[in-house]
Amino acid sequence: MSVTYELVKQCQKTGARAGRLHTPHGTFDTPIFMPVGTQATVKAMSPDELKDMGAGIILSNTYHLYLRPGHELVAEAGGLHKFMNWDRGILTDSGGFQVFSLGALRKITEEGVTFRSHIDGSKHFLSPEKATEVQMALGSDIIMAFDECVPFPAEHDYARKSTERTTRWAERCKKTHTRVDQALFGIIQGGMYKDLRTMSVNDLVSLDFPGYAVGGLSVGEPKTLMYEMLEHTVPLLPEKKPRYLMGVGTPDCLVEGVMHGIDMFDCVFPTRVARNGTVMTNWGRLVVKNAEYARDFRPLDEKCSCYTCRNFSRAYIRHLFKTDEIFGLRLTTIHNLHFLLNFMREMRTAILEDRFPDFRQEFLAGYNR
Ligand code: PRF
Ligand code: ZN
Repeated sequence: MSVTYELVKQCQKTGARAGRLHTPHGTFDTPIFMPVGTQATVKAMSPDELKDMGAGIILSNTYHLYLRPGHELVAEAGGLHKFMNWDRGILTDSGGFQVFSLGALRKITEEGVTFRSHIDGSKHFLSPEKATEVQMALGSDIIMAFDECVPFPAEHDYARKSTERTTRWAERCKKTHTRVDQALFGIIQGGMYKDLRTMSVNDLVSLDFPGYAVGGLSVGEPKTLMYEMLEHTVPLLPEKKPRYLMGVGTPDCLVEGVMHGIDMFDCVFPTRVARNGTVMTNWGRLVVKNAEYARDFRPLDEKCSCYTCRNFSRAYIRHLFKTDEIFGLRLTTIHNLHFLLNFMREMRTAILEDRFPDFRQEFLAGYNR
């Protein structure tokens, strides 16, 4: 098996677990956060900078790379790892979620999805077979099944039909997938309906994927509802396989996801808000562009050991944002990714040391949501 999960330790009081993910590009400790590199680059970061922060796997997108520069070009370059000079893990999302986000620009049938490019309006077709072939050409370590993310809110009848189709699509992805050095993960859907979540897990687990993602959450529903769905869904998944919660990455959701037994996360949040001048800390968000930091010569976070916090002040970074200097967004991106990767390491250590519930309590008590 190309990607395997090793369960190292399970929290006795919650679902939290510490593990290891073995891939053809290295072994990575879980729970893990995967920085997002949609266009074969984690915006503003070099691969060496990512490695220095301890990033293990990054996420990239089938939809974007298929449109530009094209998966054939990436294959010609020797695959995505070589093309972007990243020798650690890569997971690619299947394109389903990105295509469905196009709204009026797409049409779904049993066969697949016809859509218009957000770049030039040209017409394209993605199907389970095509999305799998593109991801095989990219050569990522983990590829995702082509799914439909059930929108929120959705009627039970729509959610059921969509979820059943996602299962049929997952089966077609599995039939198409032939690369033995790559793992294909299934994606659980089911909207906000527990019976449909159960159905989705049962059907996908009987197809026997090497890992499972929980999709269709963090799509606009209240956080309490997302936690309720996780509480219901995650325990139904096989203990020996990795579990990935797609598109979740704020600190409070990460700690709750880990508590419910999730091993892998990705989100554009830390990198996107960084470029907007917002940084993450243990006590909540800090908008460094704000006037109150004009003469604040302290680091972004006094407890942080990242390159940015070791060398620069809030006042300086604010100045860079005010003058539209690109170094500013590099500095905030470095801090946010360092913060989140470190947060995951702290959670893992807490699980290993039998103090995850206390860690969670203390974190949530001090964190301003
Ligand atoms: N499916 C896929 N990618 C995703 C999601 C999903 O449901 C989500 C939902 N939060 C984020 N990214 N394929
Ligand atoms: Zn920092």
